[in-house]
Amino acid sequence: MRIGITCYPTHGGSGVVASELALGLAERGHEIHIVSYAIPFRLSAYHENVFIHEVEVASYPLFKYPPYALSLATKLVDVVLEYELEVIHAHYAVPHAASAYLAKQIVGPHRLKTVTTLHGTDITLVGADISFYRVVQFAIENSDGVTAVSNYLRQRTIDEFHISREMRVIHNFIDTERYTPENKECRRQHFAPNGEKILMHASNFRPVKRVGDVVRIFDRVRHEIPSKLLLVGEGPERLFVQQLVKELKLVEDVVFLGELDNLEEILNCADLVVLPSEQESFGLTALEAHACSVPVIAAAVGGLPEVVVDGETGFLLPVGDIHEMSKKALSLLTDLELDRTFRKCARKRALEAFDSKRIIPQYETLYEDILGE
Ligand code: GMT
Repeated sequence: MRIGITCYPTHGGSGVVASELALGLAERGHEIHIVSYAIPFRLSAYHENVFIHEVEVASYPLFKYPPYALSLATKLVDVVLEYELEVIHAHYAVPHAASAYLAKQIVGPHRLKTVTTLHGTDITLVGADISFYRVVQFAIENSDGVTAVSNYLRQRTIDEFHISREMRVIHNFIDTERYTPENKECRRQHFAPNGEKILMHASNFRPVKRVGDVVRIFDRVRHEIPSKLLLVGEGPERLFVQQLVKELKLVEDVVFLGELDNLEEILNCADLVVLPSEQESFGLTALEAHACSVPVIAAAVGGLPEVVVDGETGFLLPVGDIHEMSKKALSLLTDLELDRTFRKCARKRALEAFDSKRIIPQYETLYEDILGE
């Protein structure tokens, strides 16, 4: 098939999923065209069957807010016509689903199908904002196929947007050959030269991630056992988190690594990943951790219980309960037998439920179904 994928190119989860899907589909012989305002970071190298098209947004003194959604729709039309694309797959509803809908109307509804994958904040935060609500609702209703990355998100979409159309749940997936505990690039010695335990957190440092909780949990853990905290990512809360690290006198033991492309190498150093988010439609980081055999302490919210099995691959606790989260973290970090069992279960969970080889064909089936309609 010839498929266009439009997504955010940044380090957010939806861009990662869209890029990995592009690579997986290209490996299966499909021709993939990525349309975005920059090259998604996982696609910067050359990949057979993957073509990148950057959207340019014209500036003009009248434009206080340059109309990206229109430039994207225009680019989608150009690419659809030039490469005879059959499907446009929009990742993250705002504004991609609306731009894809517009492109479809322009080229003629009979010659293009659209799929929208809902990722999380496009429904729970941004999309539900009154300034986007009706367009997001319309775009969901009028996509040829709609998927949500968890059962939770599907239900949330039904509740928030009163959607009655079919929406498939296609969970996020992981390349279990790349994300593997056997990765030899581990830099454990570098981060924990005296055999300290290593806790890790990766996110876009938005308030919804509660990175402050990660630091407070680490503070409690470090009072009990020698440990280090690796923080991966960038975002609006970074300065606040740095300040908190200073206030709690943790500077020596907390490393800010910034945005990283090769999370699997760092995950292989970690004993535990902490994800205490306020909201999480899926929690890709938890899956990445599990694929590398790393247990996760997370908040019992959104789609996280569909990824982390409480008491088997990690622990799920109420949002903000840093006391219990630190206690559970300590139990895993100090009980070797428990840790070994959880590590094994975590990898098994990633392999059995979320391996890209099992999930990507579900997207292929969806494309075939809507093209056959
Ligand atoms: O808010 C983010 O973390 C970014 C956002 C995105 O779309 O880039 O992530 C959402 O999509 C990810 C991939 O499907 C999910 O793993 C995240 O759970 C989800 N984030 C939230 O729901 C807060």
